Amino acid sequence: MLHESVWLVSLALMGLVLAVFLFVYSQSHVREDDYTPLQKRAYRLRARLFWVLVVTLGPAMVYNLIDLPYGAARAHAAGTGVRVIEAVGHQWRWELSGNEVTAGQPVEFRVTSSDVNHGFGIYDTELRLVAQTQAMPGYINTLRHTFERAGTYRVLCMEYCGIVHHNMIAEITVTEP
Ligand SMILES: [Cu+2]
Repeated sequence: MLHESVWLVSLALMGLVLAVFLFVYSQSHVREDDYTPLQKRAYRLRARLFWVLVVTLGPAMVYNLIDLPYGAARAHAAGTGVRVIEAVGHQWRWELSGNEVTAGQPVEFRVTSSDVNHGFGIYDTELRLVAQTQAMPGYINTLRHTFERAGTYRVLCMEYCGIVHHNMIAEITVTEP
């Protein structure tokens, strides 16, 4: 019974589509109208729209890209006074080659792991994430960050790595310059 009604509905819809096709076909015939003025108007409109997009989206794109960290990272790599800190994740602790930095000084963390994958996440004094990367065995991930404000930051593991995962907390003290 259900099959039959589905079949009938399908048939009706197919008929409708066919009717639309036939209607369009019956209405279509070669017309000799001159579309040049219409085409010109459409092209003018299109050109204007193009410039509207350039003027609005161009600055929007620049505004959006300005905070991308790549340029900063390049300047960072070229610059001097970069503090390098080696960070190794272990089950279940962080090993940092240093944990005191100065505010405003660029820091480069070289992050790896001695066992399994960990997540190296740096949190500020209000526990907001400020920078993060993966800590992976066999790889060194470079994480560049400049601490803007003094305070005690915390490194927490961001990837569940076993039973004492929650205990992977290290502190970084950022002092006034
Ligand atoms: Cu972990």
